[in-house]
Amino acid sequence: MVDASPPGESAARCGFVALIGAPNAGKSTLLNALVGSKVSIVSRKVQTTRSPLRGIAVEDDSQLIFVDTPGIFQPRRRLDRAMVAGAWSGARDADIVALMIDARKGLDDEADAILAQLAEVKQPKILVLNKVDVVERASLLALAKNANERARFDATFMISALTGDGVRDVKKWLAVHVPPGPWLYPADQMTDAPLRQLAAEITREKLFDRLHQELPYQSTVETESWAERKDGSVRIEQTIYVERESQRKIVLGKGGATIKAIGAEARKEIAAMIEAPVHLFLFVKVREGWENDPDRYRSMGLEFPAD
Ligand SMILES: Nc1nc2c(ncn2[C@@H]2O[C@H](COP(=O)(O)OP(=O)(O)OP(=O)(O)O)[C@@H](O)[C@H]2O)c(=O)[nH]1
Ligand SMILES: [Mg+2]
Repeated sequence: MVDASPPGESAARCGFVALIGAPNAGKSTLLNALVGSKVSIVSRKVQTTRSPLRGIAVEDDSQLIFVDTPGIFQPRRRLDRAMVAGAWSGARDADIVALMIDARKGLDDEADAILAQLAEVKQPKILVLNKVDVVERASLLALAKNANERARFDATFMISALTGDGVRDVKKWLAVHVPPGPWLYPADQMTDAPLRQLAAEITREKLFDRLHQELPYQSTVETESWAERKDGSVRIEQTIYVERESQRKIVLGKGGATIKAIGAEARKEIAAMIEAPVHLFLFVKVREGWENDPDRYRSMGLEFPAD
């Protein structure tokens, strides 16, 4: 819970801040650190975040609405194109754009390509060098200098989204730079995503944790039903969609052991999120060619690319 109430109209500020960057830069980890609660899933795998998701935080008189975007990379497949387009549209709609760079990787081709495109983004921009917990200070300064020569940033931060080091400074800066205006969400709201979607994302995270090598990242999870019962518990049914029968077998595991473990982990986290006991039922289905099905993109909050 955030201990805050909206300030009087004259003092209030409110704005959208898009977090953009290459896959795995740590955008979702930062979003969670800024919000103070896990609203976006994180994994070692690249391309974890699929569609822009909002996390909401309050700092002094400002409400900051962070938009976690999918990583930006050279898109090939249709889902990739939809994800990258989603990331840039998140940036265009924001009041402030925060570019996150994995300081361990530095200015590689991916970061370079984003910097080039960022020059066309008109809004105020900040540079966030992440993962300082695993990099030498000297290389950080050189990286900050190089990046600032390619795009005009209004401020540069060096942080560790993982340990929380420097995160407060980012929040403080944003709080005074978002435009004046009334808050758009209640003071204690942390995300705009519906619980059904958050619950599906939690299961997807557990799936990735366990099978990150075996499964292609296209596998997806949908919450099919959500029923509150008289005793206060919630019965949730979810389907894990994979592309091939062989993948279905992997998700099930020997004697159903893998899906059971995924279900147990997801159930625990969903129950903690909604603060109620959860009965979670997981199904695994093969859905061939969903990459070409516009409905699936809509259900993920993405536009379906035309070609
Ligand atoms: N050492 C270290 N690791 C971090 C830090 N921030 C994030 N990570 C790790 O980097 C990995 C990727 O983090 P995510 O937050 O999922 O990255 P992302 O930018 O949202 O990735 P996509 O959604 O795939 O674009 C995870 O294993 C995180 O634990 C940090 O400050 N230090
Ligand atoms: Mg992410």
